[in-house]
Order: sequence, then structure tokens, then C-alpha cells
Amino acid sequence: METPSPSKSGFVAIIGAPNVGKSTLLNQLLGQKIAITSQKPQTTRHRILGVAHLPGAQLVFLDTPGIHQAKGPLNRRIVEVALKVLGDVDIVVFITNAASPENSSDEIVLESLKKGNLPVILAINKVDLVKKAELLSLIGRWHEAYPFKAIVPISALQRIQIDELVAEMVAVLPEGPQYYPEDSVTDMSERFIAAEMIREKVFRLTSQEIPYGVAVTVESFKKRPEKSLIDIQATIHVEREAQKPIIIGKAGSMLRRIGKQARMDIERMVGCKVFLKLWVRVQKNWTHDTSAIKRFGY
Ligand SMILES: Nc1nc2c(ncn2[C@@H]2O[C@H](COP(=O)(O)OP(=O)(O)OP(=O)(O)O)[C@@H](O)[C@H]2O)c(=O)[nH]1
Ligand SMILES: [Mg+2]
Repeated sequence: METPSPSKSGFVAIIGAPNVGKSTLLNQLLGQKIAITSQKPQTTRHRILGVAHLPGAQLVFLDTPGIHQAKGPLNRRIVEVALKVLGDVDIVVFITNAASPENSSDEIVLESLKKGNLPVILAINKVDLVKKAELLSLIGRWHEAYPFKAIVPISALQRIQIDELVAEMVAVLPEGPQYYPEDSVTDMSERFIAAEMIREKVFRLTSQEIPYGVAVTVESFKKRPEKSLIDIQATIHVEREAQKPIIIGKAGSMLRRIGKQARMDIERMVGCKVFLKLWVRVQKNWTHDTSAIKRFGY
């Protein structure tokens, strides 16, 4: 029997400054982790697609890199990816951080939104961190700043008001076909998500400039069906010789932590045992080299 197509559907951009909680929100909207998150800004570097199947509606979310005044070829490329998404969607969810209301990157996002005429819903995130009075004055300020379709205070982390946010999206969703089959959650390969999960551990476990000079590639991703095991070989690329011993750590301790935590995430995703072998390689100054930036998939 053919599944009835939902009567409403559309593409929804999740846009905002770095670190406001866009990827955390995407994972909450999907009920599973497909996007990496960290306490550091500029974690996401790609457009990350996730599909939510609701009764009578399909929402195709596009999580994006944080928009900011980018410096350097890699960051400029990443911001470009985020802004391009605005050309491909029916609705925008603009996320701001209630706990950091004076964010100059919010202004950059707002300027880009003013150039288009898409319906925009404002999600004021991290409301768990602010007092109610602060939140009310913030809502007032945003209300003056732009004719949003709706303003919804949320906590992506604590799943507060997420259903209300979804209801606002569905309210502005156009009639449309079922873009993705019922069982699909994303268009990304397990191989790509595995590389991202490794990169997430580098973001979470290393500090200062280290995570910003790292790219991860998966050299081999082989299923061994007889053993219900996946063999993965991946490389962590750093941009300077001095960064290599930091990623490896004392007697290999950092690389082991990165590997163990990434493996656990990957196993949860693929639903079987994973054997993960990591290598570290220096690709000199790659964040300033447009051909290397391309080669690493950005
Ligand atoms: N307290 C609190 N923290 C949150 C909330 N949502 C996200 N965070 C935290 O904020 C940090 C950034 O979250 P991300 O989801 O990676 O943010 P992002 O907007 O995707 O960041 P970029 O990809 O760098 O642009 C993480 O440490 C999250 O755990 C929230 O509602 N409350
Ligand atoms: Mg993100």
C-alpha cells in the first residue's frame, strides 16, 4: 500500500550566530544525534540535513554553520555555506542565545534575513540560563527589530517549548509533497557522520586553536557482516607539526580518548560494534589552502 503523502512539507533553515545551539536543536527536533555539538563556536562546518516526519507534515531541516564576521579562507567558505542555504528554503528559524543578547553576529544574520522575504520564526534559546524578566525584555526588543512570524523562547538542551516551536513552523509550512521517504532521517552517509563524530571529540577534548586546525577524513569504512562489525580507518589532519603531539597526547592518551568516545557514538549510530583506527597527519597550513579546503570536503 502506498503511504499517503503529507499535505504540508517544506525546507526549514536553522540559522544563527556561532554557538547559539542550532545543532543541539536539530538533534532534539529529530530525536537522535546526527549533528555534532560543542561548547566552542564554529563547530558545524557543513549544511546538515535532517528530516522530521509528522502526521500530515514533513519538515526538512537544514542546520548551518554559525554566521559571523569570518576571517580566513576556511571560515569565509563556511559562512558562505550557511548563507547559501537561505536561497533553498521555505522557512527560516533564526536562533539567538538568551544568555548573550549583545551578539554582533546576530546583527549580521538579521541583515541577511532582511535581504530576503522568507517567513522567519525567532527561537530565543538557552532560556534555562536567564531570569524571566530578562527574557521578557529580550522578547520586546526582538519584537521591535523585525516582523517575525513568531517568537518562541526555548531550551534546545532541556527540550523546553520544542513542540511549540514545531507547531509555529507547521503553521507557516506550505502545501507540498513528501520530499523524503518515511524511513529517512538524513542525506548524509554514515561514513560522513563518523568523520564528524571524530571531529566533535577533537572539539570537545582539545583547546585553543587546535580544533580549528583539524579536519577528519575516513579512508576506509568496511562492514564485516559475518561478525556484525564495522572497520573504520580515519585520519585527523592538523595544520602544523606542533599540533600533532597534542592530538596524540602523552603516550597516545589523547588519541585513545578521542578514539574511544568517537567509537561509542559511531556504534550507537550504526547499531553494531566498531573497530576504529585513527591516524594523525600534518597538512601544512591547510585552512589557508583553497585546494586542501576543497579536498577535505568544505
Ligand atoms: N544551557 C543551555 N545550553 C545549550 C542549549 N542549547 C545548546 N546549548 C549548548 O550550547 C553549546 C553550543 O551548542 P551547539 O548546538 O553546538 O551550537 P551551534 O549553534 O550549532 O554552534 P556552531 O555549529 O558552532 O555554530 C553546547 O555546549 C550546547 O550544549 C540550551 O538550551 N541551554
Ligand atoms: Mg552547530
